[in-house]
Amino acid sequence: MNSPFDNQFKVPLDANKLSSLGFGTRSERRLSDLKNYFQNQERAEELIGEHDPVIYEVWELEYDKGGRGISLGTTTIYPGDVDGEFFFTRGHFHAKDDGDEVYIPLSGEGYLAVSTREGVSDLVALEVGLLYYVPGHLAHRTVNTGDSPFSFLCLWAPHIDHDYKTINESGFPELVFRSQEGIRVVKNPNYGK
Ligand code: S6P
Ligand code: ZN
Repeated sequence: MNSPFDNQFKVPLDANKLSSLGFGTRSERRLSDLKNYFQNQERAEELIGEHDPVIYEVWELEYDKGGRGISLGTTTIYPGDVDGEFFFTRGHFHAKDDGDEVYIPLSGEGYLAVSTREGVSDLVALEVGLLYYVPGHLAHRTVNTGDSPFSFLCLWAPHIDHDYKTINESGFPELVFRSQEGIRVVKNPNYGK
């Protein structure tokens, strides 16, 4: 197996294979790590008490900040919801506006929610086979709207600082719920509060 420090390696575009290469770091987020992100806090507490589900897993190869290279990571969001609100990633801003990022869906079904700091937002369906360029000034969160794991690959410059505090405090302007028609997007009544 090649070492990432050779600065030359090839990996399959498959979340499971990427994360099992033997380098990079793996982490998982359970509902207890995200409980104040979901709309129905009471239901979130109940589910945490029952089995505290894993919401998503991340495998990352992050280069030193200020160094060379391109950081990359795969995320797999498991299918599920909290009182209808689909499982999602925490979401974050990149602290610097020049911190652009590339998203490449690998499998499953999901959406990318983006927002400016002023709360101008958009929701984009992510299609396997397409590449999505996310400008650095937009907060981004992904949502699994399907019944199977939703995986994607991200590429970003090492100098990016991830700002989680802003979204943790303000939330995202739009929320995505399960409905009979598929999905239902609602305005977040607590946004910015
Ligand atoms: C990193 C990139 C992704 C996320 C991952 C988890 O810039 O946007 O790799 O880190 O999808 O989401 P979050 O919001 O918990 O970092
Ligand atoms: Zn990011």
